Amino acid sequence: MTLAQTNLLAGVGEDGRHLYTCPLCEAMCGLEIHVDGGRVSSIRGNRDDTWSRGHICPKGATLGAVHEDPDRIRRPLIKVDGQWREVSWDAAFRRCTELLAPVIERYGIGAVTCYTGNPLAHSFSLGRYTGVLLGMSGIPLSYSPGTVDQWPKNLSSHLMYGGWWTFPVPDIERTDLLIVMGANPAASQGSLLAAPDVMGIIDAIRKRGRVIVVDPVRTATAARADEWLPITPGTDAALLLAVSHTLFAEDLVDLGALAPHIDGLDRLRAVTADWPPERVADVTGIDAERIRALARELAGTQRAVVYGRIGLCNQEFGSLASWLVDVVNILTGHFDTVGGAMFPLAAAWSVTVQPIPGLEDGAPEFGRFRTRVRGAKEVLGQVPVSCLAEEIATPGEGQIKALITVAGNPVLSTPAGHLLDEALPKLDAMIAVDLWLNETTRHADVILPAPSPLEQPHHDDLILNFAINSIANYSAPVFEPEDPDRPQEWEILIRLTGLCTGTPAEDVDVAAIDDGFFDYMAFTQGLDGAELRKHYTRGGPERILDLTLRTGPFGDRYGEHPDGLTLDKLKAQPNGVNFGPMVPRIPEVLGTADKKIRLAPQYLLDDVPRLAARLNRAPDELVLVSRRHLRSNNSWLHNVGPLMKGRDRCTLLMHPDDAARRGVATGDVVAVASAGGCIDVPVEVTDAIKPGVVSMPHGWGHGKPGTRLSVANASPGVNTNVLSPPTFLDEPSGNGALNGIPVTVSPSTT
Ligand SMILES: Nc1nc2c(c(=O)[nH]1)N[C@H]1C(S)=C(S)[C@@H](COP(=O)(O)OP(=O)(O)OC[C@H]3O[C@@H](n4cnc5c(=O)[nH]c(N)nc54)[C@H](O)[C@@H]3O)O[C@H]1N2
Ligand SMILES: Nc1nc2c(c(=O)[nH]1)N[C@H]1C(S)=C(S)[C@@H](COP(=O)(O)OP(=O)(O)OC[C@H]3O[C@@H](n4cnc5c(=O)[nH]c(N)nc54)[C@H](O)[C@@H]3O)O[C@H]1N2
Ligand code: SF4
Ligand SMILES: [Mo]
Repeated sequence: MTLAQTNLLAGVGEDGRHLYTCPLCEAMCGLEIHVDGGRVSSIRGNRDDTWSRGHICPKGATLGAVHEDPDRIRRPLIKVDGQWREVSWDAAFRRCTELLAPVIERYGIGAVTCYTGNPLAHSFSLGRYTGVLLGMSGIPLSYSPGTVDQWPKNLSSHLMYGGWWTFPVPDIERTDLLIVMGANPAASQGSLLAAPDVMGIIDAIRKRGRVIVVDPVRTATAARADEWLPITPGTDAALLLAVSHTLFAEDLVDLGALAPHIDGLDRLRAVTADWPPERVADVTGIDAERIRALARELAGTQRAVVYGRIGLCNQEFGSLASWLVDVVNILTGHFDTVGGAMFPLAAAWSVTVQPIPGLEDGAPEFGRFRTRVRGAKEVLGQVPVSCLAEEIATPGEGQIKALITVAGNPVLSTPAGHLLDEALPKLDAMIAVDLWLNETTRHADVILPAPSPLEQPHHDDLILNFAINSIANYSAPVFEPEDPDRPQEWEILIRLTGLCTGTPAEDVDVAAIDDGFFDYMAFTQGLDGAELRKHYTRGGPERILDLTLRTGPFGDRYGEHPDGLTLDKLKAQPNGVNFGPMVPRIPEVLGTADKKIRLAPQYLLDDVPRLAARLNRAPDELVLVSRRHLRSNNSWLHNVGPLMKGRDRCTLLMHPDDAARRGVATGDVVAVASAGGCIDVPVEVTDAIKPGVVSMPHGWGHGKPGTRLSVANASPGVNTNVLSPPTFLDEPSGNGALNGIPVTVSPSTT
């Protein structure tokens, strides 16, 4: 784009053409948004975007509908005698103080916790400032969907590379053989793998090589692949141990240039010796010969990579599976090399990549504390999110009395969310920062509304660490805030942080805390924050972004590299800048004390006997797995009319043989029962699923009284997480096992 074209862009709040990066998922699509008469008239992919080149999905196209949703909360709400009342921001913050201060005074800050949800990872403001709330409020233990998502990956990366967010990402643009395990990018658009038009890239791999999908479901991704290997849920670690066994047994291990940086090869060889393919064929459902061939194929292809995602994390052996994906990539020489798994180089660094205090050198000292009720052990500072309900509901010393939720809907999204639904009314105080009055926020005493995405600037943060190119792209807001008094979310978080440390929320010196945070961020780069602050007239996330860009790998380091990147320079490039594909980063990227990769961490080896015991378990009658849909986003976006068109998506997929055995057909309502509970759901019979497995989407179960979601409530679906037993976990990480849940299915009697 030329400068003249840039000038054709409309300013904030003006009619005309805006360029804006979609904040909804990891694909980070550059959008072209037309505003006419103050309303979004069209949204399409921006072909000139240096990253996404015009890609868009149906969700991005509805950001205008999200903005205009009449149900969206626009003014703060406080609950008075059970009724919601709209109030000023000042009054809302005063109410937060009235509610929270007495709890802290009476029970201490240990009685306060927060739940910070998934959208914060994509938010300009929250992504950069959640660390303030979690790090400076004094709240000792917080909860997040991290422990129903990527905790096993955080754990294996912490143990292997000495960095809990140091994730290897498959270099899909340049690989010739891609093995996808437990991911469905056709729906999710990539996860811990940020790629523009991920399915287009996968189609291109097929043209030059091969794509294999290992999944109990023949997903849209599997249907587009060269081969679908239907696997028994929860057995991927066994499969990968057998692949590793074959690599050793057939002398196919080739570490390449990585050899001097690897520690633990012999230990790994000894462990895999007991795992020949024949031992795992029955339990995985994959032929021993096919497993051997897989190992040979990987070893024999110069550019090949295994990619594992949520189906490998959210399962009983999530840590072993997450670790072994990396092991196989390393053993076959497809690690830190072009076309293999590589470590992205983020143009702007993220505070999340800082080591966890007390665990800096990768020492596997977990269980530093245990939860009060269940005795669950801490891992990397968190405990299973399913503990939250019991910590609120169980009286006694240390009981949780106050909860702050930020961008989360745990009543639908977390295991046994129905128990949380019952527990939340027991709180003395609940404050929610959200956009809707939904299944979780209906229990709050105060709701502090977030701005709509189009009212905020955007530049990703954490997600850049998963991106296959090093990119930067700043978007100005499309609209001015509808409410001129409205604080941005980072200010809300700072006020709540101050409140937790004893200052009334309305009196918190936002600028002082913001300066302190900036100084800390600068300090981590060996710079003097007070000095640097002289460069700026304003604080907030733009100042943090400028710091992280300028001290990042392509930055100007405040004048040291005059040609380097600054936020101002980036703002002059509305199509973003793209510094190209991933580059080798070992050993520089390693945070281990000896700068080596720990190939066989003892903490993980200790879990192998649990997997061995699994081999002898009698097969379950049926097991339940989860699925996503392109037009959903976990539990939200169900209130966006255009995304809800088409047939009911909240169905139970079941193989024809299993359906016939139970006398049920498509459309019949069945009762699904697990150790956690029972739900009624319509069945959808399909051969696109392995016999013995059934699949449900999560994030449904709307229609609760007191919610304001007119579209979602008209097609509520049911909450599959009623079936997720809170104690069904991946033990080393404490991550919820939301896949592979034993269930029974019978025709519904209600
Ligand atoms: N059975 C099953 N359950 C699962 C999963 C599964 O695969 N199977 N997946 C799990 C995973 S991976 C995740 S990440 C979790 C997700 O769980 P959560 O992180 O709790 O996410 P959501 O349920 O989507 O709720 C997001 C909330 O954020 C609000 N929101 C959206 N944008 C913003 C914003 O900019 N600011 C603020 N303040 N609020 C915003 C929405 O209104 C909504 O209330 O679900 C988990 N649950
Ligand atoms: N449209 C849309 N996009 C999203 C989201 C969304 O809700 N909707 N959510 C976002 C979030 S929070 C996340 S974390 C990512 C997740 O992104 P992905 O990891 O791609 O998640 P899914 O699409 O749920 O695909 C998981 C697959 O794992 C399979 N699976 C289940 N159990 C097993 C098992 O034991 N072994 C194997 N091999 N496979 C198994 C399931 O059948 C499913 O096909 O998506 C993100 N993107
Ligand atoms: S794939 Fe869809 S939701 Fe994801 S960034 Fe692109 S437009 Fe947004
Ligand atoms: Mo997630």
